[in-house]
Amino acid sequence: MNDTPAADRQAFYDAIAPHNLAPLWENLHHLVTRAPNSPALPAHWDYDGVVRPRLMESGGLITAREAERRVLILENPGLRGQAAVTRSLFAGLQMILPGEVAPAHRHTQSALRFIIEGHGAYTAVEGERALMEPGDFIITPSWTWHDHGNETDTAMVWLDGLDIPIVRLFDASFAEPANAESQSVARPEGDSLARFGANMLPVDWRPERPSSPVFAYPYGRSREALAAMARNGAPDPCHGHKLRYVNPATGASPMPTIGAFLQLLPGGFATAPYRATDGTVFAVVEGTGETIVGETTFRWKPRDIFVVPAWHRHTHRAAGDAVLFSFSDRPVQQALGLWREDRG
Ligand code: 1HN
Repeated sequence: MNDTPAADRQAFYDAIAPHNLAPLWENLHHLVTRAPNSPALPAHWDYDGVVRPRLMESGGLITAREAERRVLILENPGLRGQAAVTRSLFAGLQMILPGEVAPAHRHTQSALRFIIEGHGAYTAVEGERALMEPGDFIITPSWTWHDHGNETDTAMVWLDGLDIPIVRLFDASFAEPANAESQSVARPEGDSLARFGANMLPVDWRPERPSSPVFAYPYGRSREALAAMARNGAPDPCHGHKLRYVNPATGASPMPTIGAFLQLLPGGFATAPYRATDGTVFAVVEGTGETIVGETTFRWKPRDIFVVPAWHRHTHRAAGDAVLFSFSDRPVQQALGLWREDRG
């Protein structure tokens, strides 16, 4: 039994603070929790009703060139001011208008693009252009040159997912602009998919990077795979029919820090309760439905985005057949031996 007055303890803390010392015992239980206790909150962005009109409005306020990247950050309401949708990941919606260029640069942060609307603007990665169509998944691995351009007559919008908070944690951010605004085209469109995306690899190829040599994963192929899975087998109780995007050379995630997934929920199907330690951002591609996260219910429709924070039990219910894209930090947690899930 120790009945040291609180004021004496505080006097001790105050005395040691100038020496850069602090008592662990005042913080221990906040540092080492019995279970994940994320400050991130579940959140839902209504694309057509709220986000799209504001994105279009931003198009009149600033050019893509001046902004460098015209992106509205999807700010988690539990993480205000941190440019974070979960504690480890950034999400934003980027728009590029007809005739605009988002100039070439590279950085150590890895990025994914998931195309929301528009047809045929390009993103160029290491000299290869990919034309963007809704549902396509495109990666910009760490330290690869990338620029975007819109030579079509309509706006192009995509979801950006980056590992900004992870790189910030490690204080490992480097970035540089390119000499030219747009990269010169070094390889024709579809070249990387032809070489690396046919369940074959160039015979003497050795990877230069830990990320996938395929930059663009077109929606049509992924959607067909899901349709065949749904025809040929029963859905997983927690996930429906779910595939993960891979680096075809290794079977690992396309980039080391971000995992990405596409799932088909059959019409009328409700998933069993599920939670995992990777907080996850979902983008609705097709269909309507609802997701219940704890006490919160999100009713979603195509192009909406929502986030389920780490270790939040949730269920999805699809009205008609629905397709959800999602991304998370799962490969990082798995590499570190931290990832856990809880089915049911
Ligand atoms: C970035 O470079 C892009 O290249 C998009 O399109 C979003 C968010 C934060 C920092 C850099 C891009 C970004 C970003």
